[in-house]
Amino acid sequence: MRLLRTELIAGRRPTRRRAASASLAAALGLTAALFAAQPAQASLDDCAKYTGTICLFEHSGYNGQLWRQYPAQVEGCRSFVPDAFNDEASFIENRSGRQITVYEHANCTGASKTVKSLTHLELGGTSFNDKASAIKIT
Ligand SMILES: [Ca+2]
Repeated sequence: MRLLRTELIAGRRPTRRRAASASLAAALGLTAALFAAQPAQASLDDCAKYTGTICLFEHSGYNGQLWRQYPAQVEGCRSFVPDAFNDEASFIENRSGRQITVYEHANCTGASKTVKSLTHLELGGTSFNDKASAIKIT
């Protein structure tokens, strides 16, 4: 199994804040976040083509930027801050064989939402929309 680099597939409207965060993270060697030269809309296919991944989408229903990793790449409490994906997730697609939990705070504390293996969770319109700051295999 080829491990994925930390990868963000750019959505329609990358923000200046996000681009700056990505540049800083890249400069520090913390992440390999990718931004397409011409931002494309992520879709379910961008998640499904890598079997067994965990996918978080910026917008409801498989839209916007995509954060995607294999469960083996999520060691302990994995913060979204270095990946420029803090407080962004609105939809979670868990195609892995592991249960995951996302947390309100970067150190895996605060409010949380659990997503069982092979299920998805819509966060848009809920109190947890744009709140996830970290993820852990649970
Ligand atoms: Ca969002």
